[in-house]
Amino acid sequence: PEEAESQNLTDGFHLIIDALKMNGIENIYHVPGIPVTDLGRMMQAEGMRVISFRHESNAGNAAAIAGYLTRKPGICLTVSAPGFLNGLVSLAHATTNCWPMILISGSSEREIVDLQKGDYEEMDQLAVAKPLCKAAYRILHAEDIGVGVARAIRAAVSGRPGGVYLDVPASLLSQVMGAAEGLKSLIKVVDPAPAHFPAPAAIDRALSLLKAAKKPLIILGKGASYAQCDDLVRAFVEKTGAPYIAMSMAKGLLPDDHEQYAGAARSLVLKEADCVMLIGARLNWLLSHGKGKQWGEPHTKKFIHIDIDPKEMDSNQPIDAPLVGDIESTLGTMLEKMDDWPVPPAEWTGAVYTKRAQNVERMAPKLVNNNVPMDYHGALGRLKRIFADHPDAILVNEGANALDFARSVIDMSKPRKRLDVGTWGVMGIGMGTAIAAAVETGHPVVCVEGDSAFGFSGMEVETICRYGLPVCVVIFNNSGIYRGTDTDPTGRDPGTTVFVKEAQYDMMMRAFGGEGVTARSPDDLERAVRDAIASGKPTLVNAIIDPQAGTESGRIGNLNPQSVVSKK
Ligand code: OXT
Ligand code: ADP
Ligand code: MG
Repeated sequence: PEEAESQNLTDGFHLIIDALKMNGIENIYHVPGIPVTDLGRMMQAEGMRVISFRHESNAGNAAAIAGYLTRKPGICLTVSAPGFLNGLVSLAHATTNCWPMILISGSSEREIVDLQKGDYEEMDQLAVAKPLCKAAYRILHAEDIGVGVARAIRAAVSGRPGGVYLDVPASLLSQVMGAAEGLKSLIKVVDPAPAHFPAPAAIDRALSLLKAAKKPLIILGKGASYAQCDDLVRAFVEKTGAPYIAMSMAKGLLPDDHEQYAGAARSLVLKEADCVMLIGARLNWLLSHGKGKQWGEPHTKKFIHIDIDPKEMDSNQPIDAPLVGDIESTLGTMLEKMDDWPVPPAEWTGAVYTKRAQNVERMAPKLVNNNVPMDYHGALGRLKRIFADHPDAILVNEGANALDFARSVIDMSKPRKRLDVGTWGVMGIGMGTAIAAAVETGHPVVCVEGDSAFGFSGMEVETICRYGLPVCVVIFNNSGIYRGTDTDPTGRDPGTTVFVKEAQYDMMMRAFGGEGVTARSPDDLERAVRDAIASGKPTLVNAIIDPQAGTESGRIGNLNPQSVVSKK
């Protein structure tokens, strides 16, 4: 009789699992421990893919990028206070990047936390999470799990996507209720990210501005690649005939060899354009806030801006034609009204494409050397070829020089294949991002990592080996942050930005059963990476780069404050 009774019962553990599965969530990025160890085990037993990490920051970065890749919230599951705090950085990162993610953390009992009686890992996690995410909820009763999960999903993916915190006290998990009643309490979220059309007048306003432009420019951002309406974006861009540039993670949304791509004439188009249309890109620091020397004469440009968030308009520059809506609905409506669309003046497009050709020609010879020690261009020239041969491979990229050079050298030919440091320029996204990219897509992943950047998440090479993921980590090892040349002026310690010279990172991968290779020349590097992609085996290529080759902070050295009293 006891068994029969238990068959008619469910509990908090199972209701959470059922609620997630009912909403199409299959993958969990996790670090086990009290009080969620059994939850992770049960998720696995119920057929979910549970990827168990070594640090919550990396599990969280995996969940964040899973959200970007799939438009479903990526789920990170952690223990209380310290595990929660470790996961919080990536929750804030997801929110900053407008990616849907849910951080589910176990927590201590309210009665003890609220009176600060000193529980195991006591912390008022909900209060701490609130300012760092889009929404935060706590579930106290098993019968509310359906509502709690539904609200978390909707908050994460609707409107401007973002991170959501879901607080799960330990006692919730073991609460029991009738199985039938439990099932009825769950919610399958209908239309979680509803379409949002701008008003017809807003569309007409934008179209007449764009049509009148003599020097139109389109800027595609990662909101446009997130929207997953790739054909529509392409049709729109082609219909306008305007040159376009792609922000870092929007590279490949249209293939980088597209005839309208002006990425290699970036300075020229930003300076000269008379009408700039932003599609899923914010006019933030990455675009110099739409002003300054880079943008040419002040007040000479019209701005058209598509964004799902009305508050984004006028954030830095007056937006002449705001289009508040989702990109798919907005571009679809615009295209219907663009039958007789004029070709932009040849004077403009001609100047842009001439500049592009000059810049490409200037870079080309740098990409074909076989120098030892390697420089960034010699090494990246080989990776460029490899990506051309493997258009489905995903590039994960972090570092300073390793990031900036890879962005301009390696062409992407398909959408959402370039995953990087995002809006905050976060070092440490690498291994979590690579793991989720492999898990969510099944495609080969090649990471181009500065040696400093790698250090922030390097322990997860064990995770990569344990799950046998097709990830090849290439470390651009210049023995330091930006360069490997700093010294301590007092002569006491190593300089603050240098590491152990030519550290043998390849041995880390071998420690866990993967392949580890040292590459000293571009030839070595090319061979090792091609082998790794062909074998699908976890591989780490320690690419030794000239410690002198990089520059301070890569392309953003201008952001460093300068001391007037002490000279470098
Ligand atoms: O038109 P012009 O003439 O201007 O030329 C442009 C293009 O037209 C041209 N171009 C081309 N030419 C020819 N052919 C082709 N195909 C082509 N394509 C383009 O090239 C130029 C440049 O083009 P680009 O790149 O498009 O344009 P630009 O001007 O660079 O764009 C501006 C930006 C701002 C959009 C762009 O630069 C950008 O996206 N930047 C992102 C920068 C970023 O986020 N950096 C990461 C952070 S740096 C720093 O904070 C670091 N930290 C501190 C730290 C961080 N971040 N996080 C945490 C948790 N803790 C600490 C640390 C520790 S970096 C770092 C580690 C660094 O050391 P590593 O060892 O990891 O790395 P190494 O440096 O390698 O040692
Ligand atoms: P990038 O760094 O590539 O310039 P940002 O992260 O700054 O891109 O901007 C992305 C923008 O896209 C955000 O302002 C976000 O609100 C918006 N966005 C995300 N998804 C959509 C969508 N489906 N439709 C419209 N706007 C979107
Ligand atoms: Mg370095």
